[in-house]
Amino acid sequence: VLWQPIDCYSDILYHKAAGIAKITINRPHKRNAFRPQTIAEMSHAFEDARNDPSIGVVLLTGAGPHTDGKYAFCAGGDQSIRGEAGYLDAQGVARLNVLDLQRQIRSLPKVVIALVAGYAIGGGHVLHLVCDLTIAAENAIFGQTGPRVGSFDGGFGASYLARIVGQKKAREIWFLCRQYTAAQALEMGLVNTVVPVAELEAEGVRWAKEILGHSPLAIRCLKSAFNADCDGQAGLQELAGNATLLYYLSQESAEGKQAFLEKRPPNFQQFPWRP
Ligand code: 2NE
Repeated sequence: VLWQPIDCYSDILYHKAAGIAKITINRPHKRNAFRPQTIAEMSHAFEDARNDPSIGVVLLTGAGPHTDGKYAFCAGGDQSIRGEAGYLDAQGVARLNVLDLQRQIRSLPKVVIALVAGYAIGGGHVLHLVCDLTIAAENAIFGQTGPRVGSFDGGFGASYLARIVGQKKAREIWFLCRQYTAAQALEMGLVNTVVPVAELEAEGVRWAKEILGHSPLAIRCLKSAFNADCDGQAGLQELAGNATLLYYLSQESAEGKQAFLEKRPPNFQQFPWRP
């Protein structure tokens, strides 16, 4: 695909091509660890992808390899700017805005695919976790470090991880802070497939194109249905929001609005009470 660069960011790259948006975390000297600015830029790009009706799939990846030859998807929060109450932005305000980004990715009504080469560690691991699908390169390495570096993610990072790999494995991942290979990640259902690193983006584009050939509304409703199972009232709100969207698209719903605007009683008798 021929990627078109979109906007000018400092910490990320943002491209679009043929129904696909690509967000690349671009701090390879830090193994793509994020600071509040990185998250704000990612959030901005995701919002753009959401609002662009030509986009159906977003690829999330990390720039690399770095000059030392190593790859990273994301190594989590940038520990060098960690303050007392979170990660410090340019104004010195401590933030954990990655948590907002996690929810944004989950509730994005489009498919988000993580393309992981090298390290997906700590908060970076949780980022791939909340994506709908993960394609890993053979050199991908997964793990949580929180209890070793004085942090933890007890939200999606714990409970959603346990939904994916099971309670025992999730507790092992967090309590022992080990690193896992792409093959091990595939074995535990943490990723969808593993490909050679040179094939990673092309495979992501192949998966995206396959998805783009399918019904946008069906995919949208399925994503919110999968979320509803885990996300409580917020998940139900998403699913129900899609029901409202579909209802608005019906003649039956339009009749209610039209009757109000024409100051007449609505004629709902023309519509069946379906079995
Ligand atoms: C990722 C890993 C295992 C890579 O190891 P290696 O040996 O390949 O690279 P190295 O030398 O450690 O890192 C290369 C450069 O990147 C920086 C390093 O400091 C180093 O910089 P220089 O010495 O060359 O100047 N770097 C890497 N990760 C960084 C980070 N997260 N923050 C700042 N600088 C980083 C290895 O680097 C590693 O273990 N990194 C730390 C992973 C980690 O603990 N992340 C934070 C978890 S907590 C979190 O993300 C979080 C949360 O738990 C809850 C809410 C929000 C965030």
